[in-house]
Amino acid sequence: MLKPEMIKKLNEQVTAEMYASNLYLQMSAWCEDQGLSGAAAFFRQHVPEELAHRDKIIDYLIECDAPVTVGAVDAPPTEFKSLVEVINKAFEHELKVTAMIHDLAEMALDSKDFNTFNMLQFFIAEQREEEVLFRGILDQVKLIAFKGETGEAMYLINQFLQRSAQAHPH
Ligand code: OFO
Repeated sequence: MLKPEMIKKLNEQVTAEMYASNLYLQMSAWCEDQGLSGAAAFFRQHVPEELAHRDKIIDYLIECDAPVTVGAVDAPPTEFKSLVEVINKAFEHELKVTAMIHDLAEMALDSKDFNTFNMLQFFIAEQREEEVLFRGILDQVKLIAFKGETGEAMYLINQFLQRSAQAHPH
């Protein structure tokens, strides 16, 4: 039996995963609009992945016979100054989600809710993977001194993201 506070927080996480999916969809559309098809493919790939995260939590709530309440999802930003800003915002967002998952894990442990803690292991590992991925991209950005976003630098990062999308099909 899940505690009411845990049910509330898990439902909030459902909404957060939907927001993440919409954020990446919007980022992908922005990249597409800039002619950055590799970056667009990379972000588009994250859209169903985030929805799978949503479904994993919903399935767990259902398994626990706990109510699912799908909350309103805020609209993601539509304007970005540059591709670097998009990548930075994606990384910041993943850090935020990691903090949310860690809070949930802490709450589960504190209340001896070991089933939820066990379910959350997937998310803890997933967030670590996501952080490594985005940190790696930011390292590449630094490596080619991607500050002024010259056409050449943008082309290289776009290609790098394209390869990354092809290397990690989900
Ligand atoms: Fe990007 O991992 Fe879920 O939110």
